[in-house]
Amino acid sequence: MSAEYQVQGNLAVISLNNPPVNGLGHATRQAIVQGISRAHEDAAVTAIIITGAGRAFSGGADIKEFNSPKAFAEPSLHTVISVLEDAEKPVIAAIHSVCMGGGLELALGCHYRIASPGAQIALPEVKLGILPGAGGTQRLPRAVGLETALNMIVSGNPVSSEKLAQTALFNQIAEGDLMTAATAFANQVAAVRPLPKVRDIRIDYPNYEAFLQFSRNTVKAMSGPFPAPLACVDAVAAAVSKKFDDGIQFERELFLKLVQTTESKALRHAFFAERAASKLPDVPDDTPVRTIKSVAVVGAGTMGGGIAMNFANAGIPVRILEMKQEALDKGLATIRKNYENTLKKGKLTQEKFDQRVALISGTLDYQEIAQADIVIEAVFEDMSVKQQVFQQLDAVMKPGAILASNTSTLDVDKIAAFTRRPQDVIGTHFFSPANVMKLLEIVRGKQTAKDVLATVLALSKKIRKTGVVSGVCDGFIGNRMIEQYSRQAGYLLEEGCTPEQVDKAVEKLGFAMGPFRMGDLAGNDIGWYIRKRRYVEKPHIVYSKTADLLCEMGRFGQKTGAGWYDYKPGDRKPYPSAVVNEMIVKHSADIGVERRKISDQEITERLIYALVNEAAYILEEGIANRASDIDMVYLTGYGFPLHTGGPMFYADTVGLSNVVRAMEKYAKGRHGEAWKPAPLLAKLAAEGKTFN
Ligand code: 3H9
Repeated sequence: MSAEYQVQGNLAVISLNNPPVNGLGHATRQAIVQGISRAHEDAAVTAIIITGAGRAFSGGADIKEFNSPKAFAEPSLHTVISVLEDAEKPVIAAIHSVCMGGGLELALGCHYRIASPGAQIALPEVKLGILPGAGGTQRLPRAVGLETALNMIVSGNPVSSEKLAQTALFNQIAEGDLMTAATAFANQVAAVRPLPKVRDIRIDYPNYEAFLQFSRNTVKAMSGPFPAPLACVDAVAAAVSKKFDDGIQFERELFLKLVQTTESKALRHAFFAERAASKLPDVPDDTPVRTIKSVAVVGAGTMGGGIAMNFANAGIPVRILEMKQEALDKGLATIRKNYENTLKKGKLTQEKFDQRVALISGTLDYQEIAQADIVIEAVFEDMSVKQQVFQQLDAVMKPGAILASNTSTLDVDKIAAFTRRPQDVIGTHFFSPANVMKLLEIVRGKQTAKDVLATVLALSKKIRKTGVVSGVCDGFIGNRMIEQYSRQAGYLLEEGCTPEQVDKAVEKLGFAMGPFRMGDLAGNDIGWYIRKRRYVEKPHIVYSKTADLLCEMGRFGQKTGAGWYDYKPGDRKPYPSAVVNEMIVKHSADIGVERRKISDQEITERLIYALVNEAAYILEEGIANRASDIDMVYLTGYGFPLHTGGPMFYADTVGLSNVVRAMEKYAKGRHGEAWKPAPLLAKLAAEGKTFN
């Protein structure tokens, strides 16, 4: 059932019922139109109320339909809204909660609107790379005024109903039971004619052109590669400068263009990818979760401190365990300083500051963390250190506590085997800075219990992370892929590039940071440490020696004031380094490689396709559950440009056969063995299919 029709006394009630959020899919649109017809045919009905069943009035057009003909099949949302607006009996929207996108456009087509306080009102289409395409850009400015509407449409952010109480959007904010208020209101207006229409409201904004030009300039500067925000301004401008019907036509043209853009497809992909990531095929949604009321973190270093802050921010008390008082004091002081900086910037109130700081405490005694519901180990990345910690945790932690490791590469099954409760062990790989980065890679060991997984997935939402589940392998999803990317970056230096050229090439594509700037930020010594392990464990893997030579020079990155780039004290800006560039050129000569000019296209293809090929293995091996999970890892943890939708979506957009063709070309060059297409990639390319 997509909408229910009921007659209550002299009122018809159409209740949208298309879970989870009453998306306005084709069947729902049909049911609304049918409901309006029935109400008109029934002489006893004097007014019609439209409301939403469940958790939303409506979350808008059904985004899942966007790639199908159903999206525009009649009755289209436009038609539905016209039917409502032209109805001969008054139509009242009763809005109890989420009213977004097409849902708000539908409400704007009604003659009257009543909302509960706290209902979330938004036109969030811009976040999907489109604009409100069913009259929202023309009616909202008429209902709430030009400035408020423009802000809402360009930002896409929700505004609570009571903040809009004084505008023509709402006829009433109902404090008590919404349907009781809507019924009373409907009876009151049943005989009022003519019926008011938002389209008839005049927008009164003297000198609107200057305001819109200012808005255009500001929005242009902020919207990067996305065309939608500027199109939103243009559409809103049409609400003031054109007749209503012309404005609607203009909005429609812009909408149809935007919906076809790669940027919008990428944003829609990311929307569903984020939600899909929290679902595991064999862990049903109703899997019971363990209660998490307290957290312990082992290690007060940069990662441990950042991890602890996430829980304090979510109101959960955290105790940090350290071995030495000095290290503990230093860690706690750093956390305090981080919060103080946020307070100074005005991004945190004094009250929240006090609350958060009070939620974090320290200890040197394992017994004092024994009652925590989950403990997250964030100690040095070395198996023997992990062994000591997990044996201790196994000895002291209460039964049922979740034992998590923040390892970024090590074998979680081995770590689990140090305990007598491998079912309670899981990997929770946070990304640095742990209190900022959205990604949480959740590493599922062979024996990790389903309720442990469900609990950690739910916890990741609570601390506002995007949780993505990975199986156990060296580096999990993210770092296993980045290794291939880094190797290509190293080879590019040997063959003719400078760090700056490589970084600039990918940054031009929209990457937050190129590989060398990223290395300098994260610390080049980390990769050095891992490579030294690999030289012993996996001697067949060939790395460029440039990164080792850099570390031998003591250039670990920003923390040592020098890395691939030079840095000035107190300044994070990278300056190309003559010493490093000399070292690179000399190294090429030492290994007998003749340096050549390398194009930006070659740089970006080699870096991205190296990621994609490794990802195809990861997918095939079942380390990742779906291609879109890999995209989420890269979008939220590695600064991959959002407008491309992530590496897998990007490869799909380029065309997998084109990706394979480029790989075949690079296979003829140095280290050609790295370019053997993964069987899954080769198969999909041959069949003309995509990852997603
Ligand atoms: C539009 O309206 C275009 C028109 O202007 C013009 C047309 C011509 N469609 O986020 P949650 C699903 S464009 C289909 O976890 P929450 C979502 O996938 C639309 N499905 O819940 C998930 O499914 P699952 C403009 C949708 O409570 C489930 O609902 N509207 C839609 O944290 C729960 O989602 C938007 O952009 C949809 N429109 O937040 C609103 N919305 O359980 C986008 C949600 O299978 N949606 N789903 O994974 C949101 O912002 C949030 O989902 C919302 C609920 C605030 C509604």
